[in-house]
Amino acid sequence: MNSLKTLIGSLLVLSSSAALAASFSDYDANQDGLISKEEAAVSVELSEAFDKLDTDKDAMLNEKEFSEY
Ligand SMILES: [Ca+2]
Ligand SMILES: [Ca+2]
Repeated sequence: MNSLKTLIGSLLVLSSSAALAASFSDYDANQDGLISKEEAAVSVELSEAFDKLDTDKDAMLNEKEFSEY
């Protein structure tokens, strides 16, 4: 019974964190301080916004560019 409660608890945590807006570090999978197109691909919305957000056109989003998202 305890393990079932733990499982349900984990599912609730997962679903609630997915509902929150992801932050820069959530997208920056390799933690290099930049979001590549591959990293942005986890979000359809971010992928679509990528080219508009990438104001210096280096095909990466830095934290300043992402802050406009
Ligand atoms: Ca990265
Ligand atoms: Ca950029």
